[in-house]
Amino acid sequence: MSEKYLLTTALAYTNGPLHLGHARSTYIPADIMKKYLKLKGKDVIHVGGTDNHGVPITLTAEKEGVKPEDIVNKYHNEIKRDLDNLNVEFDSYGKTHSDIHIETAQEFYLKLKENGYIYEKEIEQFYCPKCDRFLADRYVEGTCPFCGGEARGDHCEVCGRHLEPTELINPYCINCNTTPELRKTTHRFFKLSALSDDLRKYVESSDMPEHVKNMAYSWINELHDWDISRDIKWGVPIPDSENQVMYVWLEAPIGYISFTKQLGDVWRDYWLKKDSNENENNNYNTKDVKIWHFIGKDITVHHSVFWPGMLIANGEYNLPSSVISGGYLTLEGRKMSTSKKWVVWVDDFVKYFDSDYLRYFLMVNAPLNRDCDFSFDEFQKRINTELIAIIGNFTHRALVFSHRKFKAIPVVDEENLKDEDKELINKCKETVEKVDKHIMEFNFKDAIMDIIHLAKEGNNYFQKMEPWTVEDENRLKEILYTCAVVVKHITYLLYPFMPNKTMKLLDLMNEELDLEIRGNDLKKPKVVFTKIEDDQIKMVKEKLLKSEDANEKRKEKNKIKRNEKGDSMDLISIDDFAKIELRVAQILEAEEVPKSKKLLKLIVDIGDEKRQVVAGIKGHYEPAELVGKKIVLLCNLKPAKLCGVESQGMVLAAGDEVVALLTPDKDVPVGSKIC
Ligand code: B3M
Ligand code: ZN
Repeated sequence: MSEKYLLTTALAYTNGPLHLGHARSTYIPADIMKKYLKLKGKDVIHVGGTDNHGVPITLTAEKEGVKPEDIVNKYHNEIKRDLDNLNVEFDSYGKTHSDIHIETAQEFYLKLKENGYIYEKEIEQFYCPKCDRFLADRYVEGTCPFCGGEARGDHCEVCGRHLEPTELINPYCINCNTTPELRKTTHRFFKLSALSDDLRKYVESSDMPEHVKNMAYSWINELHDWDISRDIKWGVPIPDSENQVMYVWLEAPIGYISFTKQLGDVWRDYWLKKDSNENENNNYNTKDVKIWHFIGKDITVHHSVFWPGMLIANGEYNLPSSVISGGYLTLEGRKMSTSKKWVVWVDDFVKYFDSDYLRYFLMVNAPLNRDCDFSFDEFQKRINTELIAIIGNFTHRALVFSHRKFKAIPVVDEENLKDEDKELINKCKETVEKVDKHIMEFNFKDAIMDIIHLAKEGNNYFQKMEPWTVEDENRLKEILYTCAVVVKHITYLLYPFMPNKTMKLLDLMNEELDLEIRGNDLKKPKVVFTKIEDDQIKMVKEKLLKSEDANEKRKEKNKIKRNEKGDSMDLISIDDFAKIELRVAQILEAEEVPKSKKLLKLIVDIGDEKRQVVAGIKGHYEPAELVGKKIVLLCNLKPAKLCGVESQGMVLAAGDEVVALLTPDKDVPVGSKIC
């Protein structure tokens, strides 16, 4: 049976359109692979769609006063429009908010249950008595226990730490400001921790790149069971529970299966295990179907560990052969941020440039698994000096010359060619092999560089042969035939990267997408690869990068104004500072707060009394090494409970990945005031 390939791309959340980062990490690489495999005559399909559940979508809907369905439909269409504009083709494209998906996900869940991988446990969750509902993480906000900043239930934007909603100080419901209460609820858990050994064997036998395997192993060493219930309405209902839906990460990847089902019965050939004993034999790597998940690197664990874990537990399906994770894209050297509007949307970009230029640049600028920067100047430079000056120049010259002399591509007998012609034709063949190897290893950058190199050889040959001086018609035909062979190879190999431009070239040549030369009449050559002018780049930069600049400028202006008026929001007066009581304290006892990943309970001496405080430094300090240490304590902070433990003050610490306690740098008495 011939090899089959199923390529999938991460299902984009329907809470915004696509930006260049999505295009680079996931969709363009998958489409290049799809087009290339198809060119080679392989059985390949590309399946994708959108991820319609999850809290960000309900939050957006509530903010805009519309139904979640409206948000989902709006962005589903916009995302598909962006993918079409990037020339990313799908064989099946679906939505997770669809009957076929909901049914597939529910069947999948019931099979997990039947196989003994689901159990129930009572837990406590925040509940808003006024809104009369349980609050998902993102529906609770409060003060970060680590830095004192405003934090969301799952994450503090100020210090960047991950949080559990119950760790927040003074939590409140974002809908009505009410303080939520803890209520008991029964959740379903997926026994992920029972799968460590199987997962290790699976990862080892997979074709995942080494760095992905290593990441997967480190996660497998720390697997916890997964709480897969959510007490909300928007999502895939859990079939054996009344009011709960599945955690979005449980059902979303099942979309890869549901959307393949949209193709009809053939879905079975890709997904269903031929031999149901495969797992028992530890043979996770099916040889005749390659399932490749293309994703952004931030969701590698979901695809290399959680999802395969679900598939192993379910037992019916083939497992992914590999996970191809694309690095992040920065914009003009800075992290992209949709909230700060430091982002270029695909829809804006394609108004100014052919999407082929984007596909080319994003693949040639850095290896796929590394981070990559998009800068408009660099974009212009690489397009003009590489693509236009080398590939564009050679293909154009060759076609113009052949058209002028013969109105067609001359066909000659290759046997009679001169050595130098044959040598170049051989280089074409070698390039096909090299490019094949690179593409099959997802090494798109080197594949493009080899095509450029071939075009350079073509240019050198053209220069050396000086066809404009050749009077012998037969020799001229040989030279132009040799050039045409190179042009066809370039066109063929470049097609997966630049489908628009290469199809235009083929149209001018009246040729097909293959490596043959038919000698057809040429159309009047036109410039296919057009240069990007300085004015154009300047104009586009002003249009597409202006929001951030304008924002920054406005902020700067406001700051100056506020300072002038003396009522700056950023500055505090000395009287304000005097309200803060900071003291040198000494740690007397330290222990872990049970069930908390980050908190330690400390008993500290502040000179005239002892205090109990809770600090988010677990993992950064061993409790034993803290005893006796002098630290800085904010003493007049309102007491608050963290994970059920009262904290009477806040320990000052700095840093994020490395966390350091602030300590006096000389020995001063305990209780000394800091001013
Ligand atoms: N929607 C997250 C993301 O778009 C998520 C992917 C789901 S893939 C099954 O990055
Ligand atoms: Zn509320």
